[in-house]
Amino acid sequence: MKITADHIQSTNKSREITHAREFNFLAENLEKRGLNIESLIQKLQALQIAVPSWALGTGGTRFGRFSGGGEPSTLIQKIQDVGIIHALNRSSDSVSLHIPWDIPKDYDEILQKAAEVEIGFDAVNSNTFQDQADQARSYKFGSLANNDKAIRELAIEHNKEVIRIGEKLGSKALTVWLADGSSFPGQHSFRKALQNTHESLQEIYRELPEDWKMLIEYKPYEPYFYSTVIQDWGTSFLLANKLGEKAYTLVDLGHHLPNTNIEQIEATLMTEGKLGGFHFNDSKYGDDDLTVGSIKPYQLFLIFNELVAGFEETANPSPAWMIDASHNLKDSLEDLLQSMEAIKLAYAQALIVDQKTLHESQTFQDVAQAQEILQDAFRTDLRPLVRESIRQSGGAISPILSYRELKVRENLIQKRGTKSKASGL
Ligand code: LRH
Ligand code: MN
Repeated sequence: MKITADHIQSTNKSREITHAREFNFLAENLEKRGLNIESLIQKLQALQIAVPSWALGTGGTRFGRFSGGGEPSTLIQKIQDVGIIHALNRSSDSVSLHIPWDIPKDYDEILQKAAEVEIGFDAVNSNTFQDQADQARSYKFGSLANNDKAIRELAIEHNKEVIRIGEKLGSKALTVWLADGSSFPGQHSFRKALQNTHESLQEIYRELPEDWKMLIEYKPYEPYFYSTVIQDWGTSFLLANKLGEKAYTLVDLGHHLPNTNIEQIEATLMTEGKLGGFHFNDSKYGDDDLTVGSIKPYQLFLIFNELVAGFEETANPSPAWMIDASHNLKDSLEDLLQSMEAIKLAYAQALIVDQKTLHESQTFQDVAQAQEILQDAFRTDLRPLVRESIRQSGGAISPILSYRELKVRENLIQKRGTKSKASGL
């Protein structure tokens, strides 16, 4: 289903008057604070978040998977679904592919279909955490970290193949998440596994085109439950530093032990110019891959507050913005629309933080005032500003209501049936 400008206009009509009133009231309030509405809107419109190709169907857990119907079962259908999201919220102009779940058969056709819905290709993800049917050797006991040189070479070759695929699609980054680790003390040598991983990543790094980045994603546990080779930001940062200037650390919000201060990790990485990208999601306990901002919206705001300040005060390049979530209960497209709105809202809140007075509060140890400044921004309802930024770029004032009023899911089920299944998690 292709969403047209007429679709957007017809569904916006009933909301225009209320929205205009709410936006004008807010704009007046923000201008009184000395904020420039146009620049806020431009910054919000410029924030484009990549959609993970593996999150366009119904995810599952080891305990079960409940299909929602109308799922994309081909790469072209996935691209069309990202096109639906982008048409509604004008905030998702690219897809992040996972190889081999999304290997293009006909590159010209894929590029043409993507252009038809105005989306491009963000970072490509390698996968050495599953064995492919025809695979000569298994990744059961690891891939780039494996003691067996032949298995390491297999995994290195796969990553090189992923880069070649990405190059044909115009992607500019390789995301490496390694499941490699151990589930029992004594199972493997921590030092040997790290050395193997470093040497393997060096071979892959040598294959990176000049204008590409390598994003090294860390995770404390799962699928192994005693140790993970790249377990935390420090290990990823260490490897990125050893590899070179094209290597960075990727922060998946769900890849932290409970109560970890993620915004401090981000600030440290930005200080070193090594914050390469994000996988946005939310979680209560583990790597739950829930809707962004659905559990800890204040943490998400603090993460964006550090980003806004960091962009002003460090040389860290603009990171890759991606969602990494898994949808077990909600319509996957509605879930992604909610995640996008939460990200835009947190960014808008961070953009109105009075950074100058915050610095003064920090200088004069006025702790209460510092908190007042942050919470004032967090408690300001900026939804009309986010909606206006989307409306001005030709999107829906309420993407999720337009999605429902246009009966998109019903249309997809009619076309694809209730049994179609998307490759991915
Ligand atoms: C690992 C991870 C990684 C992806 C996978 C789908 O938990 O976050 O980013 O490869 O999810
Ligand atoms: Mn991730």
